[in-house]
Amino acid sequence: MLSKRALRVAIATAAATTTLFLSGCSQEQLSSAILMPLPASSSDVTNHTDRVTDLWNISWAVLWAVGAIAWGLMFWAIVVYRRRKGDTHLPAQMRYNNPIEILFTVVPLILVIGFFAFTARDMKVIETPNNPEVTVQVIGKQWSWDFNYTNENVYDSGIQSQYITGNDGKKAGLPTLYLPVNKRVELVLNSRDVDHSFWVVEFLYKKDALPGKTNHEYFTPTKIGDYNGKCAELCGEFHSMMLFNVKVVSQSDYDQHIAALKAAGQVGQLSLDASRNQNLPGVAAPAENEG
Ligand SMILES: [Cu+2]
Repeated sequence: MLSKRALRVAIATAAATTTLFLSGCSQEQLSSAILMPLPASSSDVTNHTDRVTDLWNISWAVLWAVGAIAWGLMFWAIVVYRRRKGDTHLPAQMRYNNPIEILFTVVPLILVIGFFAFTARDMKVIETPNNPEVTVQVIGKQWSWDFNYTNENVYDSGIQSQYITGNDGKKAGLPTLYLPVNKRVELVLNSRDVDHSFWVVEFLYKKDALPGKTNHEYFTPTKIGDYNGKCAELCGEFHSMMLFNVKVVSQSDYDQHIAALKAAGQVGQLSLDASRNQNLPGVAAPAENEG
C-alpha cells in the first residue's frame, strides 16, 4: 500500500492538473488535445484532404494505443515492484528476457512498416500527375509570391512583406491565388532566391519552392472558400510575413478575375530570369560580354 501521505499528494496533484487542464478547454479543444485531429475546416477542401486526415487520425489512434500499453505497463511495474517496508536488498537483477527482447523488436518493426506502407499508399495518389485543366506557376521570393496563370497567359505579383489588417480583421494587401472549383490543378513551384515552402494551411499539404529546381503539386479544390497560405520554410528576416490568400471560386468568378488581371495589363508570364541567383547548377552561365 502507498503511504497515506504519498496517496494524498498523488490525488491532490492529479486533481489540480485535471482541473487546470479542463477549465481552460472547450469540449472540442479537449478532444483536440487528446486525439489531435486535423481541423474540421479542412474537410473535403481538396480531393486529398480527407485522405490526409484519415492517415493522420489513424496514426494518432495507433500511437495512443501503444502509449497507453507502454504507460500502463510502466506504472504497473512501478507500483507492484516498488520498494516495501523492510526491503534491505536490491531485487534479483536480470540481464535478458528473450521473449520481451523479441517483442520490443518485432512490434516497433511492424508499426514502422505499417506507417510507411500507408504513407506510401497515400503519397502515390497525391503525387500522381492529374492531367491538369488549370496550371499555375508559383514563384517564391523573399518575401512574397508571384503567380503565373499559364493557360491564360496572365500573371499576378505579390509586393514584399505586405501585411495590412483591414477593418474586417482580414489580411489585406497580400497576393491572392485564384483557383476554379472542381478543376484539376497543377502548381509548378519555383523560387527566385532561397528555399521556400508553399503551404495552404487548409489543403493539408506543403511543398518546397526551391531555386534551381521545379516541383509540382496536383490537386482538385472541391470547396469554394477563402484559405490561408504561408511560407513554411524559414527563409530570412520577413519569413513570417510571406503570407498569401487562396480563393477557390466558381468558374465564372475565376474568368472574371483573369479578365481583371488582363485589363490591368498583367499579360504575359513573369520570368525566372529576374531571379537573384543565375549561377545555379545546371544553368548555363550568361555569355561573356566582350568589347
Ligand atoms: Cu519563404
